[in-house]
Amino acid sequence: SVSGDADLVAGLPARFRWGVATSAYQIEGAVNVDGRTPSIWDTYCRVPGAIDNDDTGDIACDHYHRMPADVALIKDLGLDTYRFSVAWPRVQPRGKGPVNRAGLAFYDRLVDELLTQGIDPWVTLYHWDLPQELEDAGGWPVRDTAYRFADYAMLVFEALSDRVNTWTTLNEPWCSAMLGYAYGAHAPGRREYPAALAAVHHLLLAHGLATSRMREASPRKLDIGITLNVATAYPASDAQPDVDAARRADGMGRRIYLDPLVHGHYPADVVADLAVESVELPVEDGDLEIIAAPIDVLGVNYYFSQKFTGYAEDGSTADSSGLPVSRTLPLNKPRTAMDWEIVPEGFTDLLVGISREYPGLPMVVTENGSAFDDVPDSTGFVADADRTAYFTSHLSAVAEAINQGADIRGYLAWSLMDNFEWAYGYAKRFGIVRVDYETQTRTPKQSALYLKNLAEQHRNR
Ligand code: GBH
Repeated sequence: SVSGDADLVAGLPARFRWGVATSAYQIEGAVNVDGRTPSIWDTYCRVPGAIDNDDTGDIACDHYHRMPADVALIKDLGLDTYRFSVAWPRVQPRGKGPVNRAGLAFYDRLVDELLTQGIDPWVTLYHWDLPQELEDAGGWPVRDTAYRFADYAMLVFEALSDRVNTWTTLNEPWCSAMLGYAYGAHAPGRREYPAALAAVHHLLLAHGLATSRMREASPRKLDIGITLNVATAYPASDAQPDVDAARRADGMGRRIYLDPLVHGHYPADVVADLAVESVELPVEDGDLEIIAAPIDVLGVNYYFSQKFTGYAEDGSTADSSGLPVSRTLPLNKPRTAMDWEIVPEGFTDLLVGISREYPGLPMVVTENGSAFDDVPDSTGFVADADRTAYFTSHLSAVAEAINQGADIRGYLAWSLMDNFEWAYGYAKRFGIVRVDYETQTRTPKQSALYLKNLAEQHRNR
């Protein structure tokens, strides 16, 4: 409603970014073009059954060849920020060694196009597409990969930092480490639990190394940070096993990243939990100082929250190997097409919690959005009332967090357009713009027009 929108934008600070996000492998296609080599996702997509419908990112949204039109789309939506990621195997095909000028040139053109259209470019250096050659050398569980990342970061930084002010080192290291190396749900599809924890530490080290090198190399003040996928872990009850299960989920999902980044140490309870499993993070002298290099902005990606119990269905609190039980229970909320529950209050609790536990850390919502089963009309238009309602409730949750004292400087919707949704392929659509994959036609959905209008109301309030 009009008054609802007015109330919403009134609850946001005067200076507030409005934007959209994407990532390289999910939209670019052109995987063999201009010297790009395979990443772990090109390889993983060839594993039969790994991806729904055996989809791949070979073509995706063909953004590599349609970039100027896609930038024009962002401009038409009146959004001021575009967060995109750089594909490491385009810029440095072997994961080490010299820069590939032809690959880097794409991002050079993209940044120039954005600036021409008055859109602020926000670069994410790593959104999951590790060069395959580095995975063949061991991937993120190997310490050397952190140093390789910092070198790669500097190649991009040297090329773009004259025009790009805002930098994210990593997108969602939890996903890279746990989905990639523990659960085998993302590339490279490994299920090696201690190795996954080494990946956690080496990703954080990679972030810290890159952050301090970029800072040292920059003659002017830039905003540098990291983006985490975080959520609120609610205990199912006040009973100790439930409280403990929620604490452990929060420890492994949120505090294992934020504590070293902000406070320079891993959380003691997480370290103790890992010791029970005879697992240790491979911390070397000086690592934690590197990881705690000051950041200017924390990127928060939020989709949903969960409730945790420490009781198995039969009531026991330990599994067959004697480890504490942890499982999720439904919050009994409506769900998106991903089967994720819609929990906007979990967003408020998350943002307020971070602002209290880690004071002085400005945040930007670098991703928030939802997949629904879109039904286009004959013109390709989608009247996505469900996705629009998701945006309303989650933006209201952000405004409420700000009201409760959280320092939140912007909101980037996931995603500019429908794209390759990782293990779900093209079956799941998160875009505010519909993509017809037969014709590559883009059609803004109702939710895009809604965000356009909201950003405009905010500008004019
Ligand atoms: C983001 O990941 C990605 O950055 C983006 O590329 C992606 O397209 C978008 O979200 C939509 O998925 O059930 O154990 O996996 C979000 C990944 C998904 C991580 C939900 C946490 C819940 C725990 N998040 N997941 S699990």
